[in-house]
Order: sequence, then structure tokens, then C-alpha cells
Amino acid sequence: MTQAEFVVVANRLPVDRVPGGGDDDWRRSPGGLVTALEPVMRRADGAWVGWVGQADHHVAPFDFDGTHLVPVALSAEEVELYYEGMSNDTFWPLYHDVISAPQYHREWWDAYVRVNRRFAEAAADAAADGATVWVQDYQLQLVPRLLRELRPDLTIGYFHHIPFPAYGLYSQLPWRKQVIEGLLGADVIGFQRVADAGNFARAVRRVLHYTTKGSDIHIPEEDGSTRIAVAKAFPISIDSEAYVEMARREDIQARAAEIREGLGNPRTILLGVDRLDYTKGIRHRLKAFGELLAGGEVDVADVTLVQVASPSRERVGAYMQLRDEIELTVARIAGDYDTLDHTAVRYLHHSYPREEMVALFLAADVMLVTALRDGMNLVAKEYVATRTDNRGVLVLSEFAGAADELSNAVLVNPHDIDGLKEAIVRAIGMPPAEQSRRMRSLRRKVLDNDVGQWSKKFLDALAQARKAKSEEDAA
Ligand code: GDG
Repeated sequence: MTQAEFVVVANRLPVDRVPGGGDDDWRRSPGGLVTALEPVMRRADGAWVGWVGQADHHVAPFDFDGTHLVPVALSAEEVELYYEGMSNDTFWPLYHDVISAPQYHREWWDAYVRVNRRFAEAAADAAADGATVWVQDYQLQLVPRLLRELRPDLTIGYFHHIPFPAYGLYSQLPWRKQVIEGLLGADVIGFQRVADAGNFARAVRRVLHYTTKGSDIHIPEEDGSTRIAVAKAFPISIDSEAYVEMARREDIQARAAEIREGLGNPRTILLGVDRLDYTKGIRHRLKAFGELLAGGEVDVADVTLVQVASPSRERVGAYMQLRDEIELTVARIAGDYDTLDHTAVRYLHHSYPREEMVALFLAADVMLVTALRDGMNLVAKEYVATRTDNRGVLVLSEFAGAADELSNAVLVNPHDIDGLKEAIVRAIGMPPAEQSRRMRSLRRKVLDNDVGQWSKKFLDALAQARKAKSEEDAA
């Protein structure tokens, strides 16, 4: 097998099977990470190790659009234990401040270790001598260390897309030591926010008693030497230019007008776009909106809330329950406030093509991002990028990583329902001059710091780690 100088390891491969297509029919999956890494993959003749997304599918490595893809197979049982269980029902809720109670099952953990080892072995096989490997996200926290053990010649990076919690919560994890050791196998460990990197450093000090200094973590090696790993923030972003281009397309602008028309041309359209996930604060948003209708601060003849909740993790119990709760609330609001001519809330449990999402962003006067906890939240950045006329208001939770950069949004604490109601009313009534002043500043942030910058900064940090390592080896 040919070996690559640059290898990405992620839970999923960057392709999806074409529905109804043959076994060899693949298409590129939508998503920022894939777009961000595409140029790097091409330049470096890179390889990507990941799962194909279907249980019990054994697919041989293949080339797609200039990238060598290395599929990792998972059995149906492993999908249940490693992915739906340990990843999505233990790490996900624990790392999002236990909004839903994390489940701790030893069987899930065993499967997680086994699957992480399989990914590490696949990456070790795919990487050329002295190559750079970039591991992605919380499903693969043990891979950095396992990979370093197999291949000490590699330079290893890891990026954590979700929050890293405060130690008081992290310490619940029965396998807290193994996970920290797993992550410390990397030379550079990237987080969304400075606070996440700080929480991680504290966990390292508390669990392993290692010394940390700024972003440097001093790791004592068996031979008595000290290795330095860097843990710091690299806030992720979007392909901003691609969103600007879509927002300028006439067909998409026409579609936005059609969407407004279809909703009866209300004076104000509020929009929420989220995976249907308990971290996103959809219930809090609906509660605030329902109360505004009940109190008469908002009239159904003037304001409509469009809520896209794309289907997600539908086999995990907490998600089934959340869906029931949201749908009950939506039906109550609609029943209480809809008229024959006006809809209070248009709820859409679907996924849409990217163009349609952009048309929705263009149609919306106010974007509501009320996450209770969110690594970054790309939707906030996407909305901002599409507002080429500098109009529109972003209401943004301070608990989303995006709030660190987008401080000119209307920031809210979604737990404070009165505060959230005030923010919505303020956004609806915001004078155009203020909208424009805020939006200009938000857009500058998103256009200057796009996903290309993000991957460049991370890879530069890795290159520096690699240089330090080769100097040390030479000394
Ligand atoms: C994780 C972290 C972090 C949603 N519905 C549709 C659709 N989307 C797109 C959005 C956006 C993406 O999915 C969601 O990104 P988020 O950042 O909002 O959230 P997570 O999925 O939870 O992602 C998060 C991210 O990783 C990156 O590091 O920001 O904090 O949780 O791009 O537009 N896209 C289309 N149809 C839909 O129906 N086409």
C-alpha cells in the first residue's frame, strides 16, 4: 500500500454513499471539515482514515478526488457500543456540562478502546515515515497515544470539536486517566475556546500531576526526558467565501423571497437551524417565543419563527425524548396562536441542501442561536457570512464557542428566559443603523478568520512541533 505524508483520522470518511447507487458510488459529504482539508489533502497527496457510516460494511481502500480513503469497518454491535453508546451517550453529554445525564457502561468503554485501537492501526499503516497525522474529535481520544506507541516517528495533532468540561464534571468519568493519557499522545491538542484548553490543562494537573506552563504540558517520558505537548485554542470556522458567493446568487435570493412569500410575508422572520440535539437550547427558544406570544409582546400577524431541526442520533433515547418534547411544545404554540392566515412557528424536521439553508438565512431577519453548550456553532458564522447587505440580527448564546469571537452579536444566557425574551424583542425592533454597525463587525471576524485560516494555524503549530522534534533527535 502507498503511504501518505499527511493523514487525517476521523470517525467518518469525507464521503457518503450515493442513495440508490452501486457499491462504488460515493459523493463528497457536505461539511466544513471536508472543505477545509480538501486543499491540504490534495497538496500533500493525503490519506483519510474513517468509517463509511454503515455497520458491517467492509470496503477496500480507494481513491476519491485526489484523496486516498482508508475505510475502517464497524460491526452493528460496535456502532451501538462505541458510537451511539460511549461517544454519543457518555462523552457527548458529559462534555456538554451534563445537560443530559451521561451513562457510564464498562461494555461501552471496552468497545471504545477496541475501536480506537483499530483506527490507530489503520492510521499507522497509512502513514509514511515521519508523516503528520491529524486526529479529529471525541470519538477518537485514545488514538493519539495508541498511534504514538505504534509509530514514534510521526507528528500527531488532535482537534477537539466539542467543549472540554470543568474538572468538577470531567472527574465523573471512570476512565478519566486513560482519556487524558490518550490525548497527551498528540504533539498539539487543539480546542475551540481558551477556556476548553484551560479545563484540559487543569485535568492534566489534577489527574496526572504533570506541570503545565501556558499552553505547554510537560510530559515525563520513561527514559527520564521530558516531552512537551501544546494544548491551545484554534477556533474553527467556515468556508466564508463560499457562503458569500451563494448569498449573491440570484436564484438563491429569489428562493429567499419565495420563502418569505410562502410564510405570508410577515414583518419579521425568526430562524433557528440546529441538529435536533439537547445541547442546542431549542426548548428554551420555544419557551421564550411562546411566552412572548402569550404576553402580547409579539403578534402572530407580524412574527413567524422558522425552526429547522435536522434529524440526529435517532436511536439514542435522550434524542427520542427530546423530539417528543419539542414536538409537543410546537403543537401547543401552533394550536394556541396560529390563525388561518398566519403561522406562529413553522417546524421542519428535515435536512436541506446547502443552497436552501442559505436561502433561509437570507429570508431571516433574526437568527436565534441559543445553545446551552456548544463547541463553536457554525450556524452562527454561516448566517453572518450570508448577510452581505449588513442587515439582520444574530442572537447568540454566550455558551457557544462562537461568542468569544462574535461579541457584537446580541449575547444571551438561554437559561434566563426573561433575558432571552428581552433579547428577542430587542432584535425584532433593532434600528437598521445598529443592525448594520453590529453586522459589519461580525462579518469582518468571519471573513478574516475562515476555515482555511483555522487549518493553516493548526498545521503551522504541528509543523513547529515537528521541527522541534527533529532538532531534538539530531542533538
Ligand atoms: C460540532 C460541534 C462545532 C444543519 N442542518 C442542516 C445543515 N446543517 C449544518 C449547519 C452547520 C452544521 O450542519 C452544524 O454545525 P454546528 O457547528 O452548528 O454543530 P454540530 O453539528 O454540533 O458540530 C460544534 C462543530 O462540530 C465544528 O467544529 O462548531 O460546536 O458540536 O454547518 O449549516 N446543513 C444542511 N442541511 C441541514 O438541514 N445542508
